[in-house]
Amino acid sequence: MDCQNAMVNQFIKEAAELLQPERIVWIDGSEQQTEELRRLGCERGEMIRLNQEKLPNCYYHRTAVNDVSRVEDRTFICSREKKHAGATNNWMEPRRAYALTDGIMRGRMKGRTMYVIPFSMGVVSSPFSKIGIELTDSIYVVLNMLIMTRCGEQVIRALGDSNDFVRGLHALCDIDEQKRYILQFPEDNAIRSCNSGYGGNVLLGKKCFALRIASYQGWKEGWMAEHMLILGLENPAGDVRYIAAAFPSACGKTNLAMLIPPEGYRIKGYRVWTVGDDIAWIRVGPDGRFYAQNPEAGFFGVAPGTNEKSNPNALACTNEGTIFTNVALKPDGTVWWEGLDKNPPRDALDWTGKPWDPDSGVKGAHPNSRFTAPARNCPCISPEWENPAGVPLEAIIFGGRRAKTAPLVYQSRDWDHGVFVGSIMASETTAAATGAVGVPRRDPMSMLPFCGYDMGDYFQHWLDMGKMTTDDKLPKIFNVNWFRLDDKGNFIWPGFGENFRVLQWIIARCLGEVDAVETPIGWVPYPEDIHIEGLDYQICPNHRFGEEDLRRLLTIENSLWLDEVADIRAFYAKIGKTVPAKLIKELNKMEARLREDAKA
Ligand code: OXD
Ligand code: MN
Repeated sequence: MDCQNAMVNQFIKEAAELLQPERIVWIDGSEQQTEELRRLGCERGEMIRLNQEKLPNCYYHRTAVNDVSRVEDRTFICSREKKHAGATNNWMEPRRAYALTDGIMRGRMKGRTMYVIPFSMGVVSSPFSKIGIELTDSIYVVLNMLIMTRCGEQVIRALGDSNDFVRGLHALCDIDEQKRYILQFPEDNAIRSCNSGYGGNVLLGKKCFALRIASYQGWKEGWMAEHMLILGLENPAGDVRYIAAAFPSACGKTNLAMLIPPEGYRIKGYRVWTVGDDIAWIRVGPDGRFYAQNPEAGFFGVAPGTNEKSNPNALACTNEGTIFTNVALKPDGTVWWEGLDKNPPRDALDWTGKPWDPDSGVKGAHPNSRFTAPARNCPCISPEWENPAGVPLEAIIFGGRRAKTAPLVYQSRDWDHGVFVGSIMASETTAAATGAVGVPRRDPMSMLPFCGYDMGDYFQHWLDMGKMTTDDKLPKIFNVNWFRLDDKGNFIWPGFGENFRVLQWIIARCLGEVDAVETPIGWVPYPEDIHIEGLDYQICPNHRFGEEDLRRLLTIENSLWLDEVADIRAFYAKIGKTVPAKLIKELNKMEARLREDAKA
């Protein structure tokens, strides 16, 4: 490929001097080259070709057993000054970080090929988009990037002679955990990743660029990179309204992005369109509204638990052109994971490649096993998902997993209060995770592991974004909680497709169609405004969901919220002095309202 950009060529030259690959191959995005790489990946044992009749163009990959997830403790923000990384990020001084990884990576591509992947996050040439060049010695990475991003020649053409590109360098090395580093250099537009082959650590366009580097870029340039799904809700008149939503992991983000409305709504003509399932880049448009674009071109979804009932759309995405990682492999060249169906295969290999006995108690698929599927495969992909102008946002939703504290849904009082609501986002730990049940783990805007700069400055950026337009044009901000439990530990709300009923209330609020009840924490629905007709859900064997349960879901308990206030104060103190005074004021105001309310 003919690249005239001197900065790109210099980056490649320097990387080649360091890593000393035998050859350098440019990824052009052509089907012919992709096919050749698939063949080579299989020949080298990096990939396994799956049953092409049942799963056309699908492939299988196993990571090393010590390399199955993102590694937050080995992820660093390498800003020049520690204070710019802030208290919630690991920090490494950039010169030290370069020297350390120079040492680890030197000569590590000897005898190997270094692939040059020019990729665009966002539709090529859209005003939202940003370009990156990833250098890697992994065919698996190349094939994943070809699904997850727009890659190839058109990207180099779009870049022209600009220096505005992210320099991503990835080397597999020995997959040595002790030498594994995921380094972001926000001031240099650079990323380095070594000793891992797991998606979140090595598909540099995703978390490293589209969130950590891009959040920093957005701060400097006046836009936002958020860990959010984007969906469109269509009513029977064909009117589509867009929502972006942030949730910590294990809260059903991909399921919400691909939600199928309850039957009663479906037959009336309601539907949900998916724009993105993980990341939203948000800018103020020419009309002063907030517009969001999904910078990715595929879904890197968690496989276990995905099934015909929980998310048929996600399942359909994986029928073609998909890479499966760390799932169980069946002898007929198809795949299986826990929760796919109730028939675990008897003669499969588990995710480590060993013969698997489903009765052994050992899992066939790793709990973080994944599918990498093209977004265009999705039956409910929005016709607007590649609109270069993005989609206009009506609402922003924050959410978490709370057993008692948060109601099913509430609306913030205004933008600044909404930023406060995002900043106090939390999910409770389950017994399996930590041994302590019900401990809220704060994850502001679900960006804790993904913010490329100081969290307090990030909150201030959110407040500043609210001043970039008039109040009437700002998206309204909400908080949801699908996970409230009754005293016996049963989920009171059914979740999944039924969450549509809550989305409907949210849109009705945005359009000024329904009133709400003012509470110390924000606006809560009148129970009759959450439509539950046709909702058939057994909370437990002798208790069917009814109006009383809905009422219960919408209550808030002052004492729990006062405990919450104390916990938030401690969390803000951890972030430090950069927490905007406005947010502390919001916290104080909420506390005062709670105390007032308790007296009444
Ligand atoms: C993801 C994550 O993989 O947030 O999307 O961890
Ligand atoms: Mn994510």
